Formats: sequence, C-alpha cells, structure tokens
Amino acid sequence: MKETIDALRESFRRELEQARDSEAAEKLRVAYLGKKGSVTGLLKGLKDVAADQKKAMGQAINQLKKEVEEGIAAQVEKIHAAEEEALVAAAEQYDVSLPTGESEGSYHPITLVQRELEEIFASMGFTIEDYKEIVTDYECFEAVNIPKDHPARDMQDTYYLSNGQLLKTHTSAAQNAILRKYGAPLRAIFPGRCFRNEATDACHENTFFQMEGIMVDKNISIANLIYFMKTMLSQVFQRDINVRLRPGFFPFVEPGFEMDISCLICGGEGCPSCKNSGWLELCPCGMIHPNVLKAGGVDPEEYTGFAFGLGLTRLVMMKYGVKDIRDLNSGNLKALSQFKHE
Ligand code: FA5
Repeated sequence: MKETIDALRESFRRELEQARDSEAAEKLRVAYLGKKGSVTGLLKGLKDVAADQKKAMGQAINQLKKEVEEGIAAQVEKIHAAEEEALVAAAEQYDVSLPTGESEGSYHPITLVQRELEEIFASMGFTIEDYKEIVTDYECFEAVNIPKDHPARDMQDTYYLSNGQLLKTHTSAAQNAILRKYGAPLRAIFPGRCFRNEATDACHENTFFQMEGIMVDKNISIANLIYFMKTMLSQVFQRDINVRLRPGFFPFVEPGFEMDISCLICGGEGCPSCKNSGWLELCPCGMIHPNVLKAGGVDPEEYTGFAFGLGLTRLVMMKYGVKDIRDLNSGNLKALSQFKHE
C-alpha cells in the first residue's frame, strides 16, 4: 500500500501542474477526493490492512489527503489571481484618447451587452419585453408598493411632464404591466433606459440603462434567484466573478438584497469608479412583495417570484473597463468605436 500512496502522490503532483483553470482543478479534486476518488478509495481500503500496520497506513493516507487538499487550494488561488489579472489587463486596453481609425459604424457597447444578456436569458426560457420611457406615477411607484409620500421616492427623483407623467426612474416601472399581460407562471426580462435627477460622477449618470428580470411560478425561492444571477454573470464574464450579497431595502421586494461585484477596473483595490470601496453595486434583487403580485393580478398565496434590477450601464463599464460612466453617453467616437462589431 505504501507504493500505491507514493505513486498517487507523484501522479497528483504531475496533474496539479497541468491544471490551468478552475474546471481542471475541480476535476482533479473529484478524481482524488470525490466519493469515488483515489484517496477516498485508499481510506476505504484501510479496513483490509493488517492490524499492526493500520495506524501507520492511516497516517500516511491522511498526510496524502492533506497534501492533495492544500495543493488544490493553492492552485485554485493561483488560477483565480491569473484570471483576475487577465480581466483587469483586458479592461486596461480601453483608452479614450486612442485615435478612432474607424470609418464604418459600430454598435454602442450597451447594445452589445444588452444583446448578449438577451441571448443568455432567452436560452433560459425568459421572454424579452420592451417598455415605454414615459410612464405614470402609478406604474413607476404605486404599483410597486411605493405609495405617495413614501421616503423611498426621495432616492429616485426624476423629470416630470406637465401632464403629471414622468420619465421612468427604474425598469421596475414595467413590472405591473408585464404581470398583467402574462399572469403566472412567467419569466421575462425587460431592458430599458432610466432617468434620474441626480448629480453625475464616475459611476452615476442622469440617463442610464437597467435590465429588469422577473420569474413567477409555484415554489420560486431565493435559491432560484441566486442560480440565475450566477449563471448570468459567469456567462457575461466567461468566468466566476467575486460577488457579495447583502441585505437591501426596496419596498417592492421582501426580502431584498444588494448584489455587488468586485470592481474590475481596479481589481478590488478601490478607485473612483467604485467610490474607493473595491465593490460596485450592480444588481439589487429579491423576492417580489405580495402587494406587487396582487397589484399585477397574481395570487400571492399560490405564486411566489423573484425580481432583479441589473445596472446594465455599470455592467458595461465592468466588462469593457470604462472608468467613467459619462464616456458612454458622450457621443465621443474615440470612446465608442473601440468595441467589437458583432
Ligand atoms: C432600483 O432601481 C430597483 N428598481 C432595482 C430592483 C429591481 C430591486 C427589482 C429589487 C428588485 P437602484 O436604485 O439601486 O434599484 O438601481 C439599480 C441599479 O441601477 C444600481 O445597482 C446601479 O447599478 C444602477 N444605477 C442606479 N442609479 C444609477 C445611476 N444614476 N447611474 C448609473 N447606474 C445607476
């Protein structure tokens, strides 16, 4: 058995060096430590070892197990650091001062990412809805559980028309109409331009894009919400992204969360794009409040659902390394023609 342990140690070291991405590291973990893994097999075989050798063999196998666990953990850390570096390096390639050199037009980066997201969600059974930019007070606020005089309105001041209608402050303004249009069960995303009367800085614009998503069915839970958020991010960035979920208050969800991603402009160290926090608020979400379901004609006793409001413009900043959100509305071709045609 000693020879088997030594041989396994040797083969593990060789294979560990070859494991260059998270998927390969996970395969290696399963091959050695999984239910049918080689180290697990050795531990199971201990029962057949002669009594006087059991203790020594047990120690040797446990030592090997420890080496495998530590080796994989160190390799995964190296892989993540390299992936992070590659993303930050890719983001640094964007340079607003480069000459355009382009004679033909190109899609706006927000259009490129919006289309990519639409494809990802369509492949998961979501329909894609278009909605108005000018909405009523009821659609924007009351239907999503923000009655008149609710303090949450202070966070979303906007531009009002003389007829009392307003420029929508968030894509949640379409929730009521879409719930009414389809009823339950339902899976839909609705990207759209939003407007807020607020001072601009590197990560705030008065005009920006969000993409809302809702899923309503029997027994929908936070687990479903997290699954869809993770799938979306890993497909957009083509790798696992550091995210954190923290409690967040929005009157139209209960419970509500803020989902932040590690800032890809500075690699999490802090910069103006992430207000020096290393994290960027990207996608608030939560379980749809029963009042919102009721207002949309859906019985909250029978159905539950989740909703998220992705900051599409912020996602574009992270994906392409745009340090200042104002570049995206600038109409500056030097900035906007640097993105791939699709
Ligand atoms: C909302 O607008 C909620 N309607 C989102 C929501 C939907 C929550 C469904 C729960 C369920 P918030 O005001 O935090 O939340 O905006 C959502 C995202 O839009 C932010 O995380 C951010 O990425 C983006 N965003 C908000 N304000 C601006 C702005 N001024 N400039 C650029 N992006 C912004």
